[in-house]
Amino acid sequence: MNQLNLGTYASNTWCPGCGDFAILNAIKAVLAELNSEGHPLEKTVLVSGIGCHAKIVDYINANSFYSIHGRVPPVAEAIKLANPEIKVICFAGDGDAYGEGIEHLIFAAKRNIDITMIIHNNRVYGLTTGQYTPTSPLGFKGRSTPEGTKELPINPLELMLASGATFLARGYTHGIELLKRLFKEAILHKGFSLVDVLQVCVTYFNMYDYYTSKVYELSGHDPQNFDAALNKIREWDYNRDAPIGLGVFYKKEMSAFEDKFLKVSGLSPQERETRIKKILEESA
Ligand SMILES: Cc1ncc(C[n+]2csc(CCOP(=O)(O)OP(=O)(O)O)c2C)c(N)n1
Ligand code: SF4
Ligand SMILES: [Mg+2]
Repeated sequence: MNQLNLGTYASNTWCPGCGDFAILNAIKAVLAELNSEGHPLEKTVLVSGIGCHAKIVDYINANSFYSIHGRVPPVAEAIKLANPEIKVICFAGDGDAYGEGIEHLIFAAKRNIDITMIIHNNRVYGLTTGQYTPTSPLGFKGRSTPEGTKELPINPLELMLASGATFLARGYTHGIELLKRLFKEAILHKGFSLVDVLQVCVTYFNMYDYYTSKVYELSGHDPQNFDAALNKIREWDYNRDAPIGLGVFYKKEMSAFEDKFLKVSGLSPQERETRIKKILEESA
């Protein structure tokens, strides 16, 4: 039995029924499991953005860094580069990661740095009381769009695939066993991993009934096939009424950004040049 005490004394201020509870319970279970399997909690750092999701780090007794809106990836990347032995697990909102900080997310994926992004995608700005985000569907009525949005949402998994992410998955807060599996696989993946979690905001965008009627778990899908991943990712575009796949869409083994730095340090200029050429060839 695991003796870790991951709980804290912070009072929880999430709304009753919020999907964030499922993410909290799933990640606590995964951290305990990883700790007992040789990935000690002391060598893990949690990073969060700003929003309802971000409070998750207040509710877990582990090393953490509460960053600012949209800036989770650069903070996480700095931690990883400073000490590559550390597992860096990030929590960000859809407004945070796909809106305010989208450029950081794209570049973190592009360089394939070994961090895990868990996106609490409730498709609304929760903490600021219900404005639309890049993944809100067309016509979404919120505080800033009382007559409905006039623009289509982005498909974040498609964007991440195009940017170079090497692990992409989707979970749902009404399925904690799958969430645990996806979180663990993403954390153990060497390289940039992202799990887009359909996290229901019961107060500003309650999609429980809709999602429950649409989700299914991927089976027979080959996550190592880029074209198959793209097709599966496009099956649902965060707007159209279509089946919503859950599971691992894409997974590719590739050298991670931080390893390239480690391998070139301490070499002579000649050795460094040879090494850099080899890295560029490997990355092509
Ligand atoms: C740079 C910056 N812009 C705007 C804000 C105001 N702000 C705080 S939380 C938030 C919305 C968060 O939405 P999301 O990232 O989707 O997280 P959620 O609350 O839904 O979990 C905004 C706009 C801020 N804190 N910093
Ligand atoms: S506003 Fe929405 S996302 Fe925020 S705690 Fe309440 S239910 Fe959760
Ligand atoms: Mg949100």
